[in-house]
Amino acid sequence: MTERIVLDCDPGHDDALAMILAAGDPRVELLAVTTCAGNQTLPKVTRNALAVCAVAGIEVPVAAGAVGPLVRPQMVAPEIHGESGLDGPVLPEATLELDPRHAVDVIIDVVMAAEPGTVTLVPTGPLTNIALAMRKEPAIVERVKRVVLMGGSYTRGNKTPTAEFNIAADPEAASAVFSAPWPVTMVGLDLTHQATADADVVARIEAIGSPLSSFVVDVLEFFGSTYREQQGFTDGPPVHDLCCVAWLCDPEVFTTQEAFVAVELTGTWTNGMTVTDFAGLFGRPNNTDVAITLDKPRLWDMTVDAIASLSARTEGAVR
Ligand code: PIR
Ligand code: CA
Repeated sequence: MTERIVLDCDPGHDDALAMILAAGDPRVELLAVTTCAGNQTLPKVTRNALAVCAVAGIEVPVAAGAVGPLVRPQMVAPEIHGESGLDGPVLPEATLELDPRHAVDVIIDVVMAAEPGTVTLVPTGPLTNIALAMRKEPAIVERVKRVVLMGGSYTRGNKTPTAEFNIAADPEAASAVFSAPWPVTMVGLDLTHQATADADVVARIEAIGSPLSSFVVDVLEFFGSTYREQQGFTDGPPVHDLCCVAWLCDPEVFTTQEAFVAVELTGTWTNGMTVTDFAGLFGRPNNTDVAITLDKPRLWDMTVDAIASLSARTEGAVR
């Protein structure tokens, strides 16, 4: 059985890898790509999504969504992703036309048109579009199979000491998503910092020798350089968003543990923190499966395979 997914993203180097795995792995069916302001402004991340579709031969609806968070001022991450949001590779011209619908409507249309319990939402940016879709069509909450989101953490932050960027960027939206009665998997920094694209991985991708593989190498090299300079990483960069799609391809790629997760909205220093209660100390029912330990070889094997398979598929078109 293939997992049918909508990828809601803000590409973004690691979002680009998530798109590529979603399109290239036979265990996942990518139904649509929607974009949300996050790593960069909405026009920039939408342009980047279309560029990734062009280089990877992805042909699904791509729709632009929220221009900014529900409540707070906008936050972008040029120090990590560059001015374009996807600095490093040469970005090809779009080959697809943007879907005329708003991302929120694409999410609703896909979920409501499918059999109940068959569509998984995979948000890899701020949760603005998902929260807006819930409010516009509340029936999606019981129809969606699961929400597998990159965001949060239980040990640390990257935007602040306690908050991860995607949650910090729109904590009110994140709070709505965690508190809704649908199954949520939180793929946070504790997991994704294990998912580094080290030199051996980059070499395996380079060896594929296609236009797509050199694009991915350029993506990982730029991301690696900012992670070395800005975040003090000594090996490769952590390819956060890829991990969500990888788990839908193969649930053995990481372990999970249930917890009650709440998003801090009124902290003095802790806004956007995903307070994670594994031990039931709040006495609240668990609402989240929290990603814990990564099988790193499994992650990179499937990612290399997906790039190779998309490269073979697009060969005719590119050469
Ligand atoms: C990564 C991101 C934002 C800021 C930093 N410092 C690093 C983006 C990634 O695309 C990922 O989805 C998430 N936000 C990790 O925090
Ligand atoms: Ca992202």
